[in-house]
Amino acid sequence: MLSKYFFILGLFFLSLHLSAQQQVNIIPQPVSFHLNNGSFIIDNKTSLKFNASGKGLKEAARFFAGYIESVSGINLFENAGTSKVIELKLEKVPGIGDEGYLLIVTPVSIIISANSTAGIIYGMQSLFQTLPAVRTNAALTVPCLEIRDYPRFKWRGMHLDVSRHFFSPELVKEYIDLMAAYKFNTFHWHLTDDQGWRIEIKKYPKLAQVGGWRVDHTDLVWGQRPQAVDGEAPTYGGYYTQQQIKEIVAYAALRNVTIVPELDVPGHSAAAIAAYPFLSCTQQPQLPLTGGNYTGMSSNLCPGSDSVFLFLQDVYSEVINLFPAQYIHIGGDEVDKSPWKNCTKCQARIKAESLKDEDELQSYFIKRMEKLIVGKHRKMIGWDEILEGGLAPEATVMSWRGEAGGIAAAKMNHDVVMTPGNPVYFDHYQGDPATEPLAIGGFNSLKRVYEYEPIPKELDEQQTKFVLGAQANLWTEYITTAEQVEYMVLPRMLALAEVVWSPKEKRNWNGFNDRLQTHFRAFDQKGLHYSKGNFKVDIKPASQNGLLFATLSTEAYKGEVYYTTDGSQPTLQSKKYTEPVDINSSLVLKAVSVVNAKIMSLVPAQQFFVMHKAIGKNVTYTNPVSRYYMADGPNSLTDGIRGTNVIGKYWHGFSGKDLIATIDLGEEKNIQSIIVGCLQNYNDWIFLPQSVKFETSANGADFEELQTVSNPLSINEKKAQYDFKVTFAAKAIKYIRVTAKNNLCPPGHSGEGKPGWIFADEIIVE
Ligand code: TNX
Repeated sequence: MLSKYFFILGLFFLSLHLSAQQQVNIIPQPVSFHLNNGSFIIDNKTSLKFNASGKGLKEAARFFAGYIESVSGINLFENAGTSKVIELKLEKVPGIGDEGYLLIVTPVSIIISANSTAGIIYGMQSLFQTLPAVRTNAALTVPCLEIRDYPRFKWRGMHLDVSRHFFSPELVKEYIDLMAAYKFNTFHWHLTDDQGWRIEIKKYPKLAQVGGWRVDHTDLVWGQRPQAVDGEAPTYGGYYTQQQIKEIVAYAALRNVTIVPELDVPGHSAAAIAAYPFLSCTQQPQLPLTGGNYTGMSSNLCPGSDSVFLFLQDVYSEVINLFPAQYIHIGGDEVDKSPWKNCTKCQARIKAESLKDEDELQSYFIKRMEKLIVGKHRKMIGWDEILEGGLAPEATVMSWRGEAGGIAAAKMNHDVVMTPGNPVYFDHYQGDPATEPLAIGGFNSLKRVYEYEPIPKELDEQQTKFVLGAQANLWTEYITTAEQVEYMVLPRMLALAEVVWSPKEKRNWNGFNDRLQTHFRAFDQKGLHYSKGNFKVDIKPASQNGLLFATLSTEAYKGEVYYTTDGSQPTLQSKKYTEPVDINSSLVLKAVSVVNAKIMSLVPAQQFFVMHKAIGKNVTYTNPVSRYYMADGPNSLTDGIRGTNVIGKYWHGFSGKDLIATIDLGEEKNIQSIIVGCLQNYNDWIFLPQSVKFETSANGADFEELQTVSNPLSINEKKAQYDFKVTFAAKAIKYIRVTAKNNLCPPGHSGEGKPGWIFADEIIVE
């Protein structure tokens, strides 16, 4: 009896101890971490000790004391000479590199030691995560622990586009604070683009004064904004003065954050051209762009013009003087080279320099930029387009269009930074687009970010050394407020922090989610906006030998899935998902995520299944399916799974050509209707076919037309799904051929006159 009592008491103390442990939930996960018994209490008897001759240590100590004071009111500097110490120690610590640290907490001391101030700062950041997030009168209790920690990658980046929308110096500092808290060390500051020039340049004041202001159309979404007209007042914008920039650079340096400035050239330069029209090929005056409407605007600099290079020499000199970073980003992305084709100066340059074409002209431009930057003892970095026409000799490549550019550059022994759109563009959706604030598109959920691996399989051991690290980019066409900036990066930047800092083998999705809960509480206390997660159930349908089933999963922390197959809205009384669902008739499957007996998905995920006579049958195509839109394989049109309103998922895409599909039913079957389901998504150049012709054949060679069905909907319809259908008196059929006629983009469309896409799924044969 007594022993049972002690056992229960033991459990009680064990759980007390565990709950103390749970308070330490460091992100990114340290290399090694041990929690010991006891704690150190930071109070009015605690002093701060450091070696004042250590480089930058005094500033770091002040930063540390400032933080402690902000959460407790305790001024460590007033407590000199007391018995309990916090010590910042610069000393030789083997095996932890430049940015690593040791943090040892005992009941009488807290010691952070490192080889450099950077490491000391990271030790502090880990310590801060054990403390309250906001001002408190409670005791500052730090559990006894030992941490030995250092980063996996040396480029741990976050990017912010301040051109598409201008953000105040305060927001920029807040962004840097968040970066520092999660041990990012590189802030890529995208300072110029077509829609705004955001940095004061003394020699060319109009860059900021004219290029920094545009007519305000923030009430309309990016792509729908009209261009400015003469006489309208440019009231939206702003720029950073050189004084503000210096302050921000120093603010970042104190947190071991280096700012890599980007002035995007030779494309994305419409704002500069608005200020100084001599920079473009046409030299025509223009007003700053208000959004995504480029009609009639110049956005390229003219690489045929010597005055353009003189201008760049001056501008970059000022920039390099302001930013001590080793790297200077020159952009280089998305240059529409067609204006260069019609420019006499550009053509003369091509001739004089014996260049093959406009790609080589871009490469010539970038190489001159590199000379300029290297001449000032810095390194040049640019987006992966700088590979086109030949890479500059020492360039570092930022791979954004997937990883291909990064892989190519690493194979050429060039350094690379991985920032692939999928999954580290944080302007993309992080949850179900149906319930998220409007974003530019895409889908990069927390889990996808967490599972990102910056070292591509294609690289061998030698080549992987060229991968400096990874970075997330925050483009701001659809992000107009500081709150929205917070929301888009939180919590995804915590996932990325763990990708770029923690050892690969320490990454653990469930453990990360456990630790994340503490950080959510801190965000709540600080009033930071953040996404609560992706609650969209992932429905993975599969078909095998004519049988259909579906697996369901949710990313939600401690989430379960409930579903229906009768078309009704899933509730807590619906079926709980435990094993793959057999689909044995045509139906719609709807599913929701449930956490703590609460339905979290505002809109259920749904998937249509159709049972019909062609399921699993072979389809051949006269024109090839686009390799980008293969859906789930060659027989996707007869797999019983219908395309949803999400592009790419289960749709077969055909670019520029007709969809001509022939189905071999294997034997004669009694058929009375055929349907081809198609999608229209105007903004993505996807149009319903002009018409669909239905034919049948007994031998697969001679076809007989049943009927041609025209598209009843307007080509200007923004979004639509339509079933082209033919019904007839039942007859025995072996081969079916459908021909869907492709459209050109209609007048007024951004691709006017160019071939559109056909998206089809499924061909239903009954
Ligand atoms: C592509 S990433 C761009 C940006 C856009 C972004 C939107 C890159 C080098 N160029 O100009 O803002 O997509 O996601």
